[in-house]
Amino acid sequence: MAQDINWFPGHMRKALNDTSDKLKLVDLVYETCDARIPFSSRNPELSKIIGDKKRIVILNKSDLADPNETNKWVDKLRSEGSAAVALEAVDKKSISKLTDITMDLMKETLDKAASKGRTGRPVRVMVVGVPNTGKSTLINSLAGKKAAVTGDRPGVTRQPKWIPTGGRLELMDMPGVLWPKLGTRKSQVILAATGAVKAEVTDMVEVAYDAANLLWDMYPSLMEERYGNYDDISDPYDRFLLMGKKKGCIMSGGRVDEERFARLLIDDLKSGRIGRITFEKAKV
Ligand SMILES: Nc1nc2c(ncn2[C@@H]2O[C@H](COP(=O)(O)OP(=O)(O)OP(=O)(O)O)[C@@H](O)[C@H]2O)c(=O)[nH]1
Ligand SMILES: [Mg+2]
Repeated sequence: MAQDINWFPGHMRKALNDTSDKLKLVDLVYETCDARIPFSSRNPELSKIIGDKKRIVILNKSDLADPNETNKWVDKLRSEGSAAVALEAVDKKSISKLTDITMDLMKETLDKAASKGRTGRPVRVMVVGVPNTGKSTLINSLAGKKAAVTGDRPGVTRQPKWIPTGGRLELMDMPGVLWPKLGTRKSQVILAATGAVKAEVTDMVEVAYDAANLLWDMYPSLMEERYGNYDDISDPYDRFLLMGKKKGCIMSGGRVDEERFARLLIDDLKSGRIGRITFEKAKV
């Protein structure tokens, strides 16, 4: 990318401050990340704020991620001492794993409260993470109703909001937050390609081009199946243009419509049409 992506609007700074203020109100934190980018979608500023508070790292959108890599990531996080679980926030069945881990982590606290006569005490959870990783979707699945606003773009939740589930959990939906410097160029590209960064602040063509090149290296068969075979093309930019042509993204005059193809590729990533992919491998 020619220029660094810098998307840190005022509401994100405020949300970080809110996280710090409201942390004392909760028993534990769910930190969602995107299972396709388990390293780059974890916000170091948030981690600092959460500190030693009990936390469960949730690798969400695991339906879109490479299952072998997801398993490795969960193992790695657990071996480092973090409670971690892979989920599809949209799928109620996968959610029960999270409730089990939550109750396990809370057992001692709840037993202590019960011994003092406080039974049925609610477990208060703050749900944090980078934008568009499925925090509000997860809350709705846990609550069994559409109580939080969701959307397929980043920056949907703007204010902290308490949502009771009707069961043992009370959840606080938080706005997704990034941080001022989004790490390496690869981190920036994959955060943008997976939808954590608003499309308007990125160069979509550069993001799609870089993401496509990463995927050709990591998942050549999936890419070939979706976009065609380019074994005889040595230049990645020529390959990108030919992919666009094959997908019918042509302007009048016959030139490839790079922007249209970039949008198509990013949309393919969002819907999983390329297949299950993980941009970052767990180093175990
Ligand atoms: N494929 C897939 N999509 C998901 C999953 N969870 C959430 N989504 C989609 O991801 C998009 C973002 O979901 P939200 O719940 O609004 O994300 P959020 O983390 O609350 O986003 P912000 O409020 O903007 O920070 C929506 O289009 C959801 O349908 C999942 O497990 N799998
Ligand atoms: Mg939200």
